[in-house]
Amino acid sequence: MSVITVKTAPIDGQKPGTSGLRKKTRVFMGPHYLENFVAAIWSAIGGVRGKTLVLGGDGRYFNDRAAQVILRMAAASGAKKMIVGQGALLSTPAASHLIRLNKTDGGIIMSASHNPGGPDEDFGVKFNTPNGGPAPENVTDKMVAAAASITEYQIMEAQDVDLSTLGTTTLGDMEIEIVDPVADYANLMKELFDFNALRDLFAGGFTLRFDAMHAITGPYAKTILEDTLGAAPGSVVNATPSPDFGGGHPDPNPIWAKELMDVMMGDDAPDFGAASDGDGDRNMIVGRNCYVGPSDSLAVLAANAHLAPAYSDGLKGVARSMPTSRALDRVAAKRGLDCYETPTGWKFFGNLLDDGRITLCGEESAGTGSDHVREKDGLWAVLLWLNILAKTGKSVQQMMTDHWAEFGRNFYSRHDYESVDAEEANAMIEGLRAKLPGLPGTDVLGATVESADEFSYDDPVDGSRATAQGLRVTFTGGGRIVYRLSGTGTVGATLRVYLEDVSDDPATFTKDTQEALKDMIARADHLAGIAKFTGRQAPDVRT
Ligand code: VG1
Ligand code: CO
Repeated sequence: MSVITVKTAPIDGQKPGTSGLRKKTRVFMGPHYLENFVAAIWSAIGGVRGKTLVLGGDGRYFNDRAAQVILRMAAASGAKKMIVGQGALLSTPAASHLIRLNKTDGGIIMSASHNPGGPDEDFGVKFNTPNGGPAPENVTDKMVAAAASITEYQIMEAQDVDLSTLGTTTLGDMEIEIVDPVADYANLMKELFDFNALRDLFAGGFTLRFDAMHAITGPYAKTILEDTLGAAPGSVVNATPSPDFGGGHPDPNPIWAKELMDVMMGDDAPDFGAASDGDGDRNMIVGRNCYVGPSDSLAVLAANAHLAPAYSDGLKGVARSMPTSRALDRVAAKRGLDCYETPTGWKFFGNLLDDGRITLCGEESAGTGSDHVREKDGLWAVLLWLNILAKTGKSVQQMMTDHWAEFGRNFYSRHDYESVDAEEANAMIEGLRAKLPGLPGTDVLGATVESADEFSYDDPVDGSRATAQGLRVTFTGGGRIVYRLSGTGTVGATLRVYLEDVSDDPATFTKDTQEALKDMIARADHLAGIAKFTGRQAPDVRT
């Protein structure tokens, strides 16, 4: 085995977005592409020599090949040890946990999360820091700089490492420990939740359908829900991870998880339904005949988390990403909790969690988590919901009805316009940005603008500032529209329009969300000219 130095040159576009570097798989498979970026990671963390890292991914196409390349590069550059999930598999929250549990110098997660997988779909690479969380911008900025000036990288010439067998092996001088991807994560969940109450729940006939969407959560959900807690065999469906996620789109929302939605809205619906995304950090919660919007789910979890052992002393504070509905703020206000508003992306929660300012946080995109790891965690959210249902004896529907009765209802929906022309999308945002200062006080189709600005975030812990994080327009009475461009897509631009309106009138609480937001939807187009710029009459996805 020998270390070789490969001459290379910078490749355009190696800039991490909302969550790591995501590109078409074939781009990642292109000459030097993955290698350049991995070398840029080493450079951004001050070299990998003597360090221990965690490595795993969501099992999508190229996951296995990429793992071998990363191991050979780590060995060539003097890494001390790599802790790898068996088969190079790890869910994102499990990877975060392993980084923290083993006090490593960080980890690499191979995933494009909710993006589809396959040779013609997407791949991604993300670096997490020693706290277990996604690298903050000061680290990703260094990756960008290193990738833009790279001239060579080191890689070891060696045969593939057998990652299928648990135990310890070596590559050159580097130790490789192959671990069960599920075991440590399952132990953590046992510490957080009342597993006896959950076992009793299932023993009492409670039924569940968990759709793993052919992605990484299957083995985790089967072990925990079926084998440990006693959910009926077969409760976890689409449980075997496949490189192309069964040809599907592993995004847990009513559109992509339609199969689950149909079951949950049908005559023989189980008590509880859930789905998760490609890398297992997101969740969708559905009751019998009752879809729970992610922003509402976050609010319900915040209001009831104390029913689970890990949170029985109450929460230190909570946080949500800016576009997430303000249902959480209502809970925080009533319970006297600090509530932080951060830019989109989990990396912005890290400092708040590390500093002990918050215990629980979440995003409208179906990511919820707590200080148990530094990533959002799909299965954790499912278990917290189940723990709450077990303790209250309520159905999902009853939980929602009671929640709205106590806190009021924030109607909320996100409209996505996918793969639109990037120039047109940017022109729309620029046009709206220019209009913002003149909007306060004006009338937009019958509602008065209260404020209009572009969101910037000053991190209260380290003082760093993130700018250009979305345009927001709020209306007197509590309505709000947010516009931003996605940072996870790989083709053209995806415009996200986040719509919210509030009601304290119980008579309206069961209204259909899109119907309740009809006026806001019209205002969103009126203000920004969505149809004009995108050429679309309707969004591709409404969640
Ligand atoms: C999307 C979501 C964001 C989430 C991010 C990564 O980002 O909106 O809330 O944190 O994906 O999630 P964007 O920039 O496309 O809106 V995952 O589960 O795809 O790592
Ligand atoms: Co994800």
